[in-house]
Amino acid sequence: MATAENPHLTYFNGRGYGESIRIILAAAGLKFTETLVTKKEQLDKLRADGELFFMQLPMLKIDGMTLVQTKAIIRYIAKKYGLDGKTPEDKIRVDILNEGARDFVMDFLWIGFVSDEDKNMEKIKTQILPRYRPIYEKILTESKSGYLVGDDLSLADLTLLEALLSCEDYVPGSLDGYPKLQEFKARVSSLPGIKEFLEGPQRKPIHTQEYVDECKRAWGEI
Ligand SMILES: N[C@@H](CCC(=O)N[C@@H](CS)C(=O)NCC(=O)O)C(=O)O
Repeated sequence: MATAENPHLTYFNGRGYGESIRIILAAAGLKFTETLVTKKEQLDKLRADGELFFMQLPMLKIDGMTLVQTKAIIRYIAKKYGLDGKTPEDKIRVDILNEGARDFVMDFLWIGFVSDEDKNMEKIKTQILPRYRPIYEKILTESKSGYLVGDDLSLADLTLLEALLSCEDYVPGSLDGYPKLQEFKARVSSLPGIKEFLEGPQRKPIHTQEYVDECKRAWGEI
């Protein structure tokens, strides 16, 4: 149940789109509860009950609202908890660097789900990594605070963290030669709230075939 203190996330039992919501909730210091959808009947019921506006997950119950659309959800939390930048200039920069980091992480989120897995991994290695690693390495090299924007942690940092964790998990060694990215990943991973989350039971493992099949069965694809 969602309470004022405890938002409630409904998503599948894996990282996917839900993980960015879990990470920002953790960074905001919000303890959250979860419903993990592992069966088609659960998803069918959520849809039949009218809970899912676009028939998709994730869904977050927070502050008396039922929210869908991942990016809208993480922006709401960012705004409410001061993770969206201080000045208008910082806010747009957080927005831009967050969107860039989402483009960075997106193909990782579909690992295991795409029909041509080799092609997806090839795209990650030949297009995604070469494009995004140097950009964020440069920004961090120029940053005085160690954060992407201004002096404080923001949504852009959290999405970058998610991307960097995916790099390490799915393409080991892919951050070699990027010292700022490595340092950033280690430092942001150990911030209060984030550290507990990453080391705790709500952090989901990399996508396994079992997880992918579970989702596909819930979607009625297999
Ligand atoms: N734009 C939505 C997309 C959500 C989405 O694609 N959810 C997938 C799971 S990751 C889903 O529910 N798929 C089932 C379906 O589309 O029927 C968001 O960002 O939240």
